[in-house]
Amino acid sequence: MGLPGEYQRDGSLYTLMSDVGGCGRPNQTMIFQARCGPKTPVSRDGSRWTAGEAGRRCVRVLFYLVCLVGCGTSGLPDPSADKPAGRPNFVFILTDDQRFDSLGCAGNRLIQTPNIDRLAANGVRFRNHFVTTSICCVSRASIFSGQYQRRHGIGDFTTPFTPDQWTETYPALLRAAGYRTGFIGKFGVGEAKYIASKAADFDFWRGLPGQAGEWFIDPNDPTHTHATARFGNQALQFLDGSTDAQPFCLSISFNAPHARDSKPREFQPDIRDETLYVSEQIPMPPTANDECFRRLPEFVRTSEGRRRWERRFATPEMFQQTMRDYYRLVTGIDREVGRIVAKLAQRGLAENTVILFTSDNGWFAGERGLADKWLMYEESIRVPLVVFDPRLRRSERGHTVEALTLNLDFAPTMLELAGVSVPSAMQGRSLVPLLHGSRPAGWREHFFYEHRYGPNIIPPSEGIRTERWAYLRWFAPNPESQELYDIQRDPLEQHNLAAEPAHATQLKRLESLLSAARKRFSKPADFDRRGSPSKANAPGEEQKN
Ligand SMILES: [Ca+2]
Repeated sequence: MGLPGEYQRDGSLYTLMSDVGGCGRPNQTMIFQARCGPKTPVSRDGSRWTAGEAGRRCVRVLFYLVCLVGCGTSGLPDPSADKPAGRPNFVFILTDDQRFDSLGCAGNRLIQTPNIDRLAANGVRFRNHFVTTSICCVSRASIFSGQYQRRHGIGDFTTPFTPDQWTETYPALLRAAGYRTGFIGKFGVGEAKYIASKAADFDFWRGLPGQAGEWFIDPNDPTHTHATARFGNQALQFLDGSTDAQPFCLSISFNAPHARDSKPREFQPDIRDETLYVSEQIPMPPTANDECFRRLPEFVRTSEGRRRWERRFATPEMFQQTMRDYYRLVTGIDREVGRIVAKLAQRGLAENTVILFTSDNGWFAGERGLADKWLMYEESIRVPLVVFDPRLRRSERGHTVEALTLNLDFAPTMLELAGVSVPSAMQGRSLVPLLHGSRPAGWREHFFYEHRYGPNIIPPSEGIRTERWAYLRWFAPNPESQELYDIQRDPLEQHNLAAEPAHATQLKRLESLLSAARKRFSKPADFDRRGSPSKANAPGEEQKN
């Protein structure tokens, strides 16, 4: 599994080097990656500093600046313009199974995502954004409700929100506050009949059950329209029906780049993107090898992640085919992001519309001989997050946030921006201060992770992730065991320190945090899945851990 020297350190992981940005960072300290890869000089955020590279980056950044400031072709509003004082609109863009580093702005020099990169260059990118449970249904329920699984109680693909629970989700609260709401694409919570009933809970409904359609391109569709483009068309339709007389919140949930499992081509791209990346050799991850696979517990080596690896990554040729298609699907999403931005400008809505771009869970690209998600390893739980708020001052734009942020945080964020009270049952915290470049006192220094779906094929796990440590605990039906990784020194999580006496104190501290979190985030005694607030679980409780 040779590495062409392309993988570089990006915070806590190694990612592909970026072609985007960089010439404004000439004083960053050079560091060297420590393990599982070539000793290549990199900057703290993953950019390599050679004279040629720096020159190319400067040219690219100048090009972007000219586009953004001068010609205005990006469709993004001018930060020096007067800003509207009314409540902002929202376009919440959720992708499916998109890993954190599959964006140009996140340090990937191969993938083409110019529109999302522009949002990041003019907005805020969150480098340490995570999901609290890495699976579609649970994560989406957490995004809607701002709650952990053990509070919202949705742990599978059939359990719906109760009517009372729904009233305390961000779409319901914004609609009650006068927003025009829309939903497009994969809903992801509850079975088909329940999802169909959600049409009554939105002003514009194009939501779909399951994986949002059987195919990416329906073989019976003579237009060969890709699902991603179809959802984009629907977004434009929603925006054509919006005016500045009423604020709106559009949630668009692309099913890409999630596999169409069992289809002949599981990651089928838009036909317009078929020629992308054909000549690229996408580097295999440093841990995509038998040695790393053999270090996994036996119950992980025989789990669903390995079975799907056999369909996606079992040979170098399969890896290239899967990753090229995966990248094509992401580029297809980026095209729709560009169309949405352009439509906002055309409709005169760009100055007052906040765009949030993220994914419901991460994805193993063959790391450790695994595919897909679920497990509490970095590639599975870490996801992209870009927030573009056109009302930010120029000095607040283009920065990255290091703080730990979660899928629980979106609902409180949009509610605060809309001036709507955040229900006390929500367990996330508003990102608004971070958007403005300040980390509030008491911001979380760790978070709790849980995954319990499908225990017979996906090993259940829970744990604590701090800014430095990852503590993972496996439990029944598998033998209980623990893993401990020093993310700073071992970003690929290859050296389990749980049994080492030198780390016994750290292990004990994390065990204690896990025990406390397990109780704190559970449903209180008076909580019956109706979203009732409880004195035992006060607002903002999560930040205290
Ligand atoms: Ca997903």
